[in-house]
Amino acid sequence: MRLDVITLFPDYLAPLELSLIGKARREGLVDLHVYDLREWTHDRHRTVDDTPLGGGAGMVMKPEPWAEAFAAVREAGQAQLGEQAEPLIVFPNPAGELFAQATAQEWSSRQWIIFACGRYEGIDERVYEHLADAGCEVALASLGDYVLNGGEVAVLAITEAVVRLIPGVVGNAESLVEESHSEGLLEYPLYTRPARWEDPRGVVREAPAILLSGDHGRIAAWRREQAISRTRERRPDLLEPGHAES
Ligand code: 6GU
Repeated sequence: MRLDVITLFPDYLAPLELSLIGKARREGLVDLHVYDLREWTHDRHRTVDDTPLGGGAGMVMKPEPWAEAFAAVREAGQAQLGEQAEPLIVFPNPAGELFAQATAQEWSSRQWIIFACGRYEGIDERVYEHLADAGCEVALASLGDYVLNGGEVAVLAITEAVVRLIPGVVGNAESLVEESHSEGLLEYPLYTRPARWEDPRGVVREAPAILLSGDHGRIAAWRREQAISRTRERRPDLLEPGHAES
């Protein structure tokens, strides 16, 4: 998978070198390129923003550097992947559609994603119109109902969620099957040895006896009940009929 990130803060993406993603990169499963949007400015101050037309607080990202950046990155990607390759362009944006496990699953089979990190109040609307008119596939993705200063943290989160689903990245593929959100439920509670543990306050805490029974059918049924009751308590919204996974 080829991943391009266009940002004003390339250093913010340094964690992608580490851990799981770094391993996927070293093994050639992920090819990551990070670009500074200011490469596509032409004035002495490398200006990427201006005041909002119509007035209002804050600054708006100018359209020209973005249009040039997309053209250049698209060309670089097509030089590598072939002229017929087209990216999915993702704008992290609190006003976008909620990024969920189903989104991560879908995007994990993509050949090429370009992340465009906005800062300030947002990007000039005509950038989106231009990309849509040019036939590009565009997605606005939100991490949840709160506001961050820019898209960089969202790119870290989205990239980790997507890349770990690429076959071969997570060593044990089975560990992806039963985790939280894989079936629209939260994960059941986990226990390990010692089965009988005396906590620091002297309270003896036993793991549920059923987990020591060796009866895999009953264990699976117990875990499913636990997953459902935990979801009902913590995230009743996931159980509503309208919800994507239920
Ligand atoms: Cl994707 N971007 C920003 N700036 N804030 C957010 C977000 C994204 N998701 C939740 N809050």
